[in-house]
Amino acid sequence: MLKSFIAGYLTLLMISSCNNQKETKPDAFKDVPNRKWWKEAVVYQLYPRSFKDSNGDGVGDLKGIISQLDYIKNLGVDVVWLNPVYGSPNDDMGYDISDYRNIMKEMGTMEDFDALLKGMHERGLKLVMDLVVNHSSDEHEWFKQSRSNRDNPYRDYYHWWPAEKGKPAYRWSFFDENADAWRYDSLTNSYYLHYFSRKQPDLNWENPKLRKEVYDLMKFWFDKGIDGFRMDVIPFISKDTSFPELPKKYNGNYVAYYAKGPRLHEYLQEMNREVLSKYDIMTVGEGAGVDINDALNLVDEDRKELQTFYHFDHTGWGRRKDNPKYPDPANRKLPDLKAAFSKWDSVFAQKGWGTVYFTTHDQSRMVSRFGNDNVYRNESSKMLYTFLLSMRATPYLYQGDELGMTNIRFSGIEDYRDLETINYYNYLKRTGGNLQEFLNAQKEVARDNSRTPVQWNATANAGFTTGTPWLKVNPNYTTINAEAAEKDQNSILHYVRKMIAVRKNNPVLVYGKYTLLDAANPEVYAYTRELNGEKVLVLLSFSDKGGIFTLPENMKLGDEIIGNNKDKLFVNNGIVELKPWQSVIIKLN
Ligand code: ISL
Ligand code: CA
Repeated sequence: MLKSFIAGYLTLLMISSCNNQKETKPDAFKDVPNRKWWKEAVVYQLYPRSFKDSNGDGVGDLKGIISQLDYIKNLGVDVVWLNPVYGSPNDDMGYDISDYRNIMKEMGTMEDFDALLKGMHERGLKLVMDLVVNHSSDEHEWFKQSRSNRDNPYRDYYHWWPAEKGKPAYRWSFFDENADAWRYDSLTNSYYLHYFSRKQPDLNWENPKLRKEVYDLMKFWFDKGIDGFRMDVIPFISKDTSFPELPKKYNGNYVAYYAKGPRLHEYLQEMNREVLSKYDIMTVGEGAGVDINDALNLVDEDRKELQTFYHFDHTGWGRRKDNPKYPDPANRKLPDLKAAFSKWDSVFAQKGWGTVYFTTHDQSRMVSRFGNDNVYRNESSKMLYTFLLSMRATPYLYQGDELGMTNIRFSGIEDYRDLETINYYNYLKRTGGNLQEFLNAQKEVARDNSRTPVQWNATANAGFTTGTPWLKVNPNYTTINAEAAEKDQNSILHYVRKMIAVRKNNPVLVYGKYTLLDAANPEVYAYTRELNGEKVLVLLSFSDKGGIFTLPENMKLGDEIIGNNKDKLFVNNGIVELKPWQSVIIKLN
């Protein structure tokens, strides 16, 4: 036993720790054909309400972002995706837009916006805005007109169902307290459609006038110089306007049904022709309800629709299959997670392009959900970034994850601000559901977990605001904050910068072919990336126990490109023993 241990130790591969990767080599990508800036970009998602407050009203704003542009630039990211900052009564925190060509009062003014865009462009950062055109706010002028009279010229900007035809066939609503997407409006004795909250009526894309309005507002922002749009629930824009009962083939799956409208591709091709093709911009569609069979059609270059979109497959991981509002620890098997990401890699293996992310403003915190936010917060965060930044897809990094921010886990309903949580709570209350079980589940699942203010330093309210924050700051800000991370060379923040630089210096990590290894391994996620004869191995432990990986025959390890562990990688007779949450990228000879 001791003998073999010593022998193993002697064959231990000594791998030098990573070189300074900070400077991007200008010619690293010169042999790569078919390059696109949006394939090579690293995107930082910025939720402005919670980023930085400049005037003490407790709400993050544009001036706050401007004050932190160097922080963003220093991460090494290329693009910022900014969640909605348009005029809005904030029923759904900006996803209910009442004025598409203005800035929300709480966020600042159009002058602030222009200054933000200028400040970003001066630093070589691109700005992607959120386009929310499946629905508007019910406080938008179009809807005010539309609901006022059946003969109003804006009537057909929305979907109406006259009550004399009887009740329309049931449609499920994401956010309505009654879970019903048709809402009766006595003003004209009609029902209107809202897939989301009742304050988010769905726009009627059948109407060419509405489509033109959308294209015009897109041009308005492109002409200002923005660099792209992230398109909110874009697969939902086309509806079967006869509104039949949900067809049996969907087996109750409304989200999949909503994403399969008959004219979706026609609309996107028109949008591309009228607007997108005229600018050098990027587009990313939120792919809710899109399955692997439909996906390529949205982003196949030859079809001229969108460029990329993001899937939701891994967001069901660790959640109950029948109701993803509830966690299910039994559904946290690493092979399933690998299968989801590998499947989506294969969809775009020949054409099209994907994205990869863990947290968004709709998902809970990365390290709390996919890592260990307690003893291994540092290691597991770094491991998860190693994954995001070594996949063949455009990575989206969510604000605060680079600091290792964690779920806040509110205990009472009074702390929540998100309508999804509040309305479902009210729904359960009304229907006699189990409120405590729901509150426990929300500690892991609630969207507000990722929306708490960014933790800048250890002063009051984490330096986010001098006033009262609109959503409570996570009390762990006294230790988890940007200032502390900056001072600690071993911090997640420093690692993220290094890992972004690694991606930028290694085209194989962007464009290389992805091959999953050892699919059934319950603790280690292993894959290779391969481009023009260059090959690297990525090993990721997704476990408190570390993990064992057996090197395939003939695989020869070369230099380590980056690792999250100070110690050398332990390799003994072709067996790699990973420490808890260890990650490493190694060249293959
Ligand atoms: O489809 C889902 C899960 O499969 C939903 O979580 C869906 O992604 C989400 O509800 C849609 O998200 C987007 O549109 C909403 C808004 O509340 C979200 O913040 C936004 O990202 C309505 O505009
Ligand atoms: Ca403010």
